Amino acid sequence: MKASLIAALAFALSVQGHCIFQEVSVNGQKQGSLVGLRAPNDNNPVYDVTSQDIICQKQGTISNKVINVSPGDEIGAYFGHVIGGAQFANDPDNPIARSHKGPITAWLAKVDDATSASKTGLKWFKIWEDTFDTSTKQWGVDNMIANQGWVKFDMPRCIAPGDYLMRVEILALHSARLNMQAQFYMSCAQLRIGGSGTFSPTQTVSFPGAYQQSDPSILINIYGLAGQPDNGGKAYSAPGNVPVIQC
Ligand SMILES: [Cu+2]
Repeated sequence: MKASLIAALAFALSVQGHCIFQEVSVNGQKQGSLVGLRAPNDNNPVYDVTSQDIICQKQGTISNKVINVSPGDEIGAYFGHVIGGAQFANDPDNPIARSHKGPITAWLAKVDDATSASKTGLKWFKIWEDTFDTSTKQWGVDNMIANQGWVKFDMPRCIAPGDYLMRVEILALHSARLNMQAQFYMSCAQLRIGGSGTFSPTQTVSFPGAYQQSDPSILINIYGLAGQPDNGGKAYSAPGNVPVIQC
């Protein structure tokens, strides 16, 4: 291959403004890169909502650690352009390309042992979301970029003690008007939750299964008449068809 072509291909790869969920914090305490996470090795999104990869992304690293959490703790999920964050100095696509508008959601599923549990067959419930604010026209992704890649929310106080996988997902909708072009970015964190909560979810979903490609939250043109990513001023609900738990 000609050197010029190799250089062109390398550039084409590097300009992709994708991201990876790669670190967790608890009450502001960073747990370390990839610690307590099942994360992919590259920053390419999942496009196929029926794929096993829609659960915790493509298999990459699997940590042998769990992250201890108490109900009420502030959880942080850090997304960066590549592992470590910026790909190079002043990387404009870190933590993610600004074009990648969309909602961010956080999910839990109970497991026996968070380090060894299979990701399949789990019952997921939604604990948090940041979708789209019709008054400010800001998406969840806009808030995440403003917070240097950190997505912050509180672990609901009612969560029962035990091990869980926590799935935090960015859904980037900039090309979602085309079939199978919505981009899903997620990893799964391995949590051990303490305390004495008693919550047992009544509404759960499966991954895959929770999302349909034809879902109007997934196959969607988010650009209004002026070409702005403002969803035409309309409200937006994240896919999955379950409300955030209230407790
Ligand atoms: Cu992307």
